[in-house]
Amino acid sequence: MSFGEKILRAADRNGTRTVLALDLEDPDASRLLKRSREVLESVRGLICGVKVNRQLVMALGLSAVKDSIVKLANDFSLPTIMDAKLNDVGHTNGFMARTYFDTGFDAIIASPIAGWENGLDTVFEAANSRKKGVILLTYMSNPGAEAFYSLTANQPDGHGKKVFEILTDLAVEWKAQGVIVGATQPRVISRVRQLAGPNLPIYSPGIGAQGGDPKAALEAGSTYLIVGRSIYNSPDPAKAAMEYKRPIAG
Ligand code: 3DU
Repeated sequence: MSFGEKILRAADRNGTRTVLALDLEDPDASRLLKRSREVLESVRGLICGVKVNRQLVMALGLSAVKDSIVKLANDFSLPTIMDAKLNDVGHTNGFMARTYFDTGFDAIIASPIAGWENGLDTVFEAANSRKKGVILLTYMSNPGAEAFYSLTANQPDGHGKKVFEILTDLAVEWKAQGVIVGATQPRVISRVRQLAGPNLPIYSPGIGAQGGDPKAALEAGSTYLIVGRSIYNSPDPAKAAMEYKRPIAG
């Protein structure tokens, strides 16, 4: 089953569009692992995927992440996404993508700014040969993102296009399995949805802790919400994850 089918199946099964960003921090590795597992177990039926970032990989090491978090997510039939934000030359990107995929991750996040040739070509090769997914950063959720992602760039035909519009077109051309567009910019989500058509999944981080509104993001065209601190820092993560189910329940 492809990454796209896996996440859709989990979303339908659990009635939610929430991807948990499991970014807990703790200088004590065994406590970090225990707490991360507890959060994942408590929300397992309330999410449709798990996104891991450097907080876990750097603190625990890749093999511990594989044997604990990736395995646990697999046991719960939840796909895993490695938020590597790849943005290097081809051989380095390719090495990272193959390593993360062979660790068990179902998808990886990369930056299209690296370009195709000797940039992300190796990442897509690694993904396509393993039926894994590549999700491309198209508009970050932080306030500073606007300065670059909303810039207008002149095209060869003399027309101007915003950077995020160019990146959306690239995601379609390269057959990415999704794009990341911050939930803090519903108007950008609508524009990306308009350009990409109905089938390209839009993943929106920046919900809650960064100020993004889940309902506004979904109404603008987001497919999945990425939520971290508002769930794992809550005294009751399951209750918090339940709240993010509501926007799709109507
Ligand atoms: O703000 P939260 O705690 O809900 O975490 C959001 C996650 O999504 C976090 O892992 C961050 O690295 C990731 N992310 C963004 O927040 C914004 C982006 O534009 C891309 C990824």
